[in-house]
Amino acid sequence: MGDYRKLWSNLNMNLEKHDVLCAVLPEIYSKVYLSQNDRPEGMNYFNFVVSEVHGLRIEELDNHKKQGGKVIGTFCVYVPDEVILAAGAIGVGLCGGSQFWIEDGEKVLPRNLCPLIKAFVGAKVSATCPYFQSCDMLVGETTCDGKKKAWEILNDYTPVHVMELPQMKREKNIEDWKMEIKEFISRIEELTGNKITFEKLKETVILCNDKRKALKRLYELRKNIPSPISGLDSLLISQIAFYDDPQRFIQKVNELCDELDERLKSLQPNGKKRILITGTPMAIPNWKMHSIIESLNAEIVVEETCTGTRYFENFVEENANDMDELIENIARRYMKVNCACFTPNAGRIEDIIKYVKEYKADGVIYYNLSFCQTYSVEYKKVEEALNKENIPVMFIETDYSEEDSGQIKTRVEAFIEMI
Ligand code: BJ8
Repeated sequence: MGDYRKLWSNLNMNLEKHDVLCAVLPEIYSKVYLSQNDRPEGMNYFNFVVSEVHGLRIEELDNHKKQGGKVIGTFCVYVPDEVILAAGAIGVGLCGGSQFWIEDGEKVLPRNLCPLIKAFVGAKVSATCPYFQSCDMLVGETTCDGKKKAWEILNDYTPVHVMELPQMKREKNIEDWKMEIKEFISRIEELTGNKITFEKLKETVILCNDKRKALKRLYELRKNIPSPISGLDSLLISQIAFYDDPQRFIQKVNELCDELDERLKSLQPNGKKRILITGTPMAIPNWKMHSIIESLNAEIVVEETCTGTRYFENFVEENANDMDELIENIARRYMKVNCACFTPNAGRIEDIIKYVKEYKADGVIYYNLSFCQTYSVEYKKVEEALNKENIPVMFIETDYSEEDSGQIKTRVEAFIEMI
């Protein structure tokens, strides 16, 4: 990585502490990722992006800001990127997936809270994440209680705009969400000084749909037996989707898919068990479950998570006659995401069963971040439905630490042998 110390110091980062973070990441990455056999050539781009995660992309954000552009941080796949991009701003996903930030998060938050929240708050309070430091505004949303209250703390550091996400999916809730998107548009226009026109919004609707299509193409390829790409590599691509330049990302994913198309011609069955992962998101660099599962005789072929199908399934209807209709189309697409913070949330169960069939999964691993209540409570309904379909399922609740890795490995090993 180049020398970015001046850039980081201009972002008011805690350089000493950040050095510690920079020292651990390459080691983990090489152990988890570079040790995989026979990776597609197209993964070189994504390796490069990771190696420059706090470098080149931050420089791009910096150049954008120097030209008067704004950077907006988000934490949830319900926040419409289309709006941010239409105002000429750059959106970056800020969910934290590193154990490194937990200690600082726990200085201002209770310990018995979801690690994802502790990590992103820790990243901000410790001033060790250059993405956070680059943001002119953060966008929160009313999903789970922990996140909802965390915005109040983050607002002391960077202005937070909170979108009120309904928790049910009736027509009146969709209408409410549409109003929230309209308010969001006004707030973004005010921040950027740029008017979001119908033409601009239509352009970014198409751009975001193209990004979804590229990811969908990648996931379609994983339906093959065997999959031409590991679950680990696919997860990395999904994680990078949250902060890379969208145009470049689309191009690189499509190039990789062209290579995978070729690969399919020479792939031989590998006898590995095919696993569907469902549950809470895996923010970068949380590769814990994938690396454990794929170190065994198994491959992860699909993730029904927000760092998986929930991020790219369903397109925004591009045909609209005016701004109001286009916003309505955006609202309807986002309200199709099936997060456990909704009640009821039967759509998620239908999705899981559909994906098990489509991806020919042998079993389901339900991944729950510790203290995430909505997902852990929802497990009962998911388990019942999968039992009815004779689909094997196991529940794993864990955080970002490595302490329970051995124990999880033993449990997963037994599960894989059984299915
Ligand atoms: S749409 S999953 S990105 S809220 S932070 S709910 S893990 S306790 S992240 Fe999420 Fe949006 Fe839903 Fe997806 Fe649980 Fe943790 Fe809350 Fe979480």
